[in-house]
Amino acid sequence: MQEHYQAHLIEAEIQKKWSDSQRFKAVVDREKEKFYCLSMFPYPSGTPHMGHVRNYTIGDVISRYQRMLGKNVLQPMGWDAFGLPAENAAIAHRIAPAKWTRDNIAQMKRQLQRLGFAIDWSRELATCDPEYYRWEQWLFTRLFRKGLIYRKLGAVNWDPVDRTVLANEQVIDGRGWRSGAPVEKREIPMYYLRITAYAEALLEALDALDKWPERVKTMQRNWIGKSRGMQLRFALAKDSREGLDDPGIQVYTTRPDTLMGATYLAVAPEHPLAAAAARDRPELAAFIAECRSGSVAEADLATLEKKGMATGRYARNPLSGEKLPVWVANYVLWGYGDGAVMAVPAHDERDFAFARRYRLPIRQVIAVKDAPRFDATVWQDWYADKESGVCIASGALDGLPFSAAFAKVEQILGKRGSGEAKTRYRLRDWGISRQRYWGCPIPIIHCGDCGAVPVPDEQLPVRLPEDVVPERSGSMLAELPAFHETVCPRCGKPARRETDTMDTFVESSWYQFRYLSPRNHRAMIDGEEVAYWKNVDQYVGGIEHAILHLLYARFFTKLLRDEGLVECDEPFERLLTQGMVLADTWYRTTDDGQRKWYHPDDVAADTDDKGRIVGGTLGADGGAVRYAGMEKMAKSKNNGVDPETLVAAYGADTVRLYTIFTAPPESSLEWSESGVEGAHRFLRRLWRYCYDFRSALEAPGVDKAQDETQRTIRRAIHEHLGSARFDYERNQFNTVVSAAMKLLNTLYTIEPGYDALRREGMEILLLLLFPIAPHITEKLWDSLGFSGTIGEKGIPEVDPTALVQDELTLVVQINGKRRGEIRVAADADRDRIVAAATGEEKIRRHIEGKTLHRAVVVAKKLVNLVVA
Ligand code: ANZ
Ligand code: ZN
Repeated sequence: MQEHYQAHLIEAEIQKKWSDSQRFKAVVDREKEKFYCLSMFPYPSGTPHMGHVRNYTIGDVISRYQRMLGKNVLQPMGWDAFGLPAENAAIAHRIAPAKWTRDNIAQMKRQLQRLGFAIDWSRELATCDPEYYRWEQWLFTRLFRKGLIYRKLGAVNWDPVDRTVLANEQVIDGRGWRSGAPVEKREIPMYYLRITAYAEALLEALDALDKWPERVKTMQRNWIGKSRGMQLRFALAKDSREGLDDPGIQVYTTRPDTLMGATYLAVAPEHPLAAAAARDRPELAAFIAECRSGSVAEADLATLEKKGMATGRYARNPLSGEKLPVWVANYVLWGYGDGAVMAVPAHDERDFAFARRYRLPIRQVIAVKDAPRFDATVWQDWYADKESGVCIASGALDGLPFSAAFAKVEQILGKRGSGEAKTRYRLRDWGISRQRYWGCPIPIIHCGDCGAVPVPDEQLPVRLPEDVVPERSGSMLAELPAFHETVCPRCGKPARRETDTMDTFVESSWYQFRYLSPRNHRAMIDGEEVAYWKNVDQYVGGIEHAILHLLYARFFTKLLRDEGLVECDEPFERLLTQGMVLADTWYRTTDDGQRKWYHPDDVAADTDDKGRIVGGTLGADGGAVRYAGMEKMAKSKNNGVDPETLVAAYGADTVRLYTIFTAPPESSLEWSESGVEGAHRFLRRLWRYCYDFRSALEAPGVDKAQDETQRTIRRAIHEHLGSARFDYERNQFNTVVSAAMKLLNTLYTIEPGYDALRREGMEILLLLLFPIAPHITEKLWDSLGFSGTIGEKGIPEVDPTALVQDELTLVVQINGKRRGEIRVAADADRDRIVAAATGEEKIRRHIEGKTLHRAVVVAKKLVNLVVA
């Protein structure tokens, strides 16, 4: 055995051993319970960042732990390989996106492998491989025939810089999430996945996901946004119907109880009524055109300055017959509901703001008991309170609370045919067309006679030409006749291939099932493999995917189920969302007012007497830099730590141990170099212990007779084991490491002559640490001659007899003040405890000559003597 811990030698040796023996290859074994552990696959940007390291270390700890529990564990890895950065790199460096991506994959794979993850690399896949996307196209054609994918013209967010359509969630504050350019609105034909057909199923199934964080489920619920309301019909006044087929306006409202408070109607700029009214009103036409630029994302609409214009048309309140003006307003969404709202300024905050701006009437129709006075000049939150309000100034509805008023309106308007109850979802169909090159081609052929024809199975995959270097952003396929010139599969006439590609979220919606049979040429998902592995038992990934990726993956699982390809309803049984990795940020403000960021390594921090950072000095010039707090590690803040450098400096086990120990998996991790050193010191100390006691550990003699010290130490060892196991089960790995550290301290207290105890303790410690620091523990295991292969052995059980306490230490208080301690038998009764306390030398001095009034015994903790 080497005297010193040499991480690099050990790690290379152990990793070779793993790969030579194909240790992590997962094979169907019906005798064994399966465990499918999956971490979100990375985009192959070229270099892993600390977020990846954290994500995959957590997944690896879980995988290895489950293996130790005797389960047949599958942990695969792959590459989310399509997407914009490859195109941008292609333009910047004149390199084909395919080559750029594959080079990055090779490099990133090497770096990840250096961390020693227990991955079955034989199942590796990349979504840009034709063998992968072929099946996506295959599924597309089926969903298209079923009508679950359809084509329609849609208003989309157009990013003028990236020249692509953005999903709503890719628009941040009205700007493209990657380019930062203000987005415009455009109408183009697009393919949509009918996720709305599954809205209720996706919502309902959330309740059964009891191993998902509540927070994530809430986000999904809100995104699906189910509401119960009424569909109302406002008839247009006789003189307001010109140029319209429909003499009424449909609106959807969740607050029919406020109907008598409606003071105007508002329609979206795209609404037919807006167009009809604009015909003889140029200023209205100009306003509508203005609304068309700008984002369609809801988040932006919420913060948008509310603008509108009257149409000069009127409609009648279906309940009262009152004549209400119809406005065009930019805050009404065309894609949502009917693109029209009944505006109730007194009880809806957006309508309130709008009414104030355009001096429209604000009429209170809901009163809340004990609420402050209604004041039409300032919005107060209680105005929107639907639970505790009752109707006022509403005729037949007066005095009714929400649900009774709802029922009444439903009853009256139902009879008149002008309203009915309706459930709606905010969720909208998923537009999957992208005008991009580096993506999965949409398998459709457009024929002048036959229309949109799905590509037949035998012509799949529709291969993306890979040897091309895009010269500018946007859809290149449209400029490649060799790609898009084809013949119609139905009639044989010349036809044009679709040149849009799919949203990359499509690839990541079903990869969890392709891992089960990544090389299967006959089927998308192998029946036998999926019958065994089923769905993912544990999924690990970032909270930033809490809504879309997880919702889409859940949606695809239901699509695949309905295609008969899988049996499960949900893809991920248990979900862990790991926290972010943060680091200090330092900057100087440049002359042009920009912030220039300095890497924490180049700055010496100045702290105050409480250890808080107050400022810093830049090593390079000795000048001051300002502190901007801990932020997510990012290139833009120049505060990233390169995992490869770290591994080179300390070894993989240190990096793994550090990321696990520093914070619970779901909390953010505040980076500190000294923390890494601390983790490394612990591993060196572990090694040193094994080296120093190697002969005792390798060939333990027979221990001396059991005595009190021996029992105390053994109890401590098993207590640490118990708490570590408990924490493993609840994915609280940082405290597993604390327990291991305490355990090592305990082992240091063992005196010579107790070899068997030492060996038992070391065996437990190595096994507990193995999932977290697998190389050093396996090496020590082998060197010290423990039997079998570590990690294939079970995790040790707590020995209940070791936990029995024969004696306890109790604190003795006099009138609530601590005065001493006593040792008593663990099963001593009250009288014996009080007798022991009053008999104790130090205590006796304090109570001499006084009267004992009362004694309070708190089991296993203390005894308080009340004296006077
Ligand atoms: C009258 C009303 C009074 C409303 C009130 C709210 C409060 P959810 O829960 O999101 O479904 N709405 C309907 N269609 C809209 C559209 N296309 N663009 C913008 N807003 C629209 O919300 C439904 C509510 O959102 C509806 O109820 C409607 O405003 C508005 F005190 O009608 B409400
Ligand atoms: Zn045809």
